[in-house]
Amino acid sequence: MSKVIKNGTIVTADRQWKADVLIEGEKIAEIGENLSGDEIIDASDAYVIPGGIDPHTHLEMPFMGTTAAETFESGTFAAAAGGTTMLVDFCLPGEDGSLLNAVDAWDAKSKDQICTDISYHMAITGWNETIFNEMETVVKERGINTFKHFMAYKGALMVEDDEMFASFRRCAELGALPLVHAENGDVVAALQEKYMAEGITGPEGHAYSRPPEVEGEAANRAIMIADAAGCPLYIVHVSCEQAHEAIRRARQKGMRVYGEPLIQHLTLDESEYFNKDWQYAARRVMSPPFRSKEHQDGLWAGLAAGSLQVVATDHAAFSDEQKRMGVGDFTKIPNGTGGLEERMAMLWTKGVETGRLTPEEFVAVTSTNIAKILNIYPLKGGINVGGDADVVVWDPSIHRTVSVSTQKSIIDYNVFEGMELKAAPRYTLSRGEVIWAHGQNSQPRPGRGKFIKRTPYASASKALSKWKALNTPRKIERDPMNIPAGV
Ligand code: DUC
Ligand code: ZN
Ligand code: ZN
Ligand code: ZN
Repeated sequence: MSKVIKNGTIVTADRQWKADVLIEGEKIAEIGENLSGDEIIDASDAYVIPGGIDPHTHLEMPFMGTTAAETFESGTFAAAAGGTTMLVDFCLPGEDGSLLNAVDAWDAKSKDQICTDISYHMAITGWNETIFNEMETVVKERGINTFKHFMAYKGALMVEDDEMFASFRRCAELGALPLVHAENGDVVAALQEKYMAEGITGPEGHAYSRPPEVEGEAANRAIMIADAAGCPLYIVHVSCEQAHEAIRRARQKGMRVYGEPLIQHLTLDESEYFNKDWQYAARRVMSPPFRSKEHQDGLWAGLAAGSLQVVATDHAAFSDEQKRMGVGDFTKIPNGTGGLEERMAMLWTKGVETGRLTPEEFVAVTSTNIAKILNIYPLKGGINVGGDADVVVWDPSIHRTVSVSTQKSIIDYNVFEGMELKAAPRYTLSRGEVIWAHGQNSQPRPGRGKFIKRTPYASASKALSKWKALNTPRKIERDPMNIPAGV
């Protein structure tokens, strides 16, 4: 059975044009005019775009004494309804510290549940010989070429600089890309103690204890450590100008440093933490916290200018009851907010509809750039003949208001509640299958999603060997007796 998406305007990261898309099985077979197929998918008055890729989620992740409540099933259903056909979840080692056991555990949780394709980033939360050895198997056999390092969450997930440096060097050897959560965990811990001692115990204390400086410092430090290790770097949830500035400077020097703002930081600001309703504010507690309008403007500018490359969600959703673990102590509020279902439409509404982004830039930052950075382009991330038919018929005439009563997420609230979204998927196709059709009560089959293996970065390691050579200290021959007078 072939399908043909007809009468739409294809938008890719670099152009728009009118053409039909023929799909055979799971793949895009042809792009052209007047194509025919067994089944017609109407894209009149709509755009035809690559399925969204969310590079940053935490589904069912044990964290801060509880477990993120969004499941792989509800999370990927929400993703599909929002036009996202692949997500990359963070795989976190358990008590035994084993990376390979963690991959097995994540596979067991996700396998029968996922409605869309997924991949993992592996978290490095400590450093020893077993981890060093397992990293190779993770890359070469398990198809995971990205490793995340937490510079915050002291006493739990945080790694020290020497551990991070060692892991970055290992990434360089393996052709893998290190990721960092950039916040200075020591300073955050000290500020948390200070504000709690001063009696600031509510969600506003969360924002006070994680100012932009702690993020900027950590971003700069991670960039310098990556430079010393000779590897590229990806900084997750860039929320402020201090971190953005560090990325801009590094890129100007020719370093491969990537920055990922979140849809939440682009659209919600710090005033949310000063809401009189504790529960309202606690729902919005995430790290880094929301920032001021000036920081938001900087992030939008970075997306247009190319100094920031992708938009993610960091979808880590906790119920109201879980958030209440932090009543009387903001440091115990589980950190995280949702956004999987709203990411694309929110970015369109606040970005494309306002003229801040072009439709091509929208496609780049929601899909294509991510696929390239993750090394899965052109299989994913484009409208490419031979690539997976992950395609969305994107309809700017469908407007809807975000409401907890209609969302696919199983969380009991939505941080975007009441906001109007000015676009939605008319159809979401994942590897050729329609998994979401607007207004038709679609229910994608759990377990139909696939784990997508990602191979190491050949090009990066080639550039690296040259860079390493440049960094090899020059040996200087000296005559020990030839000491100038007066030295
Ligand atoms: N930040 C969050 O808000 N939640 C999950 C992990 C993180 O770094
Ligand atoms: Zn993080
Ligand atoms: Zn995260
Ligand atoms: Zn409207």
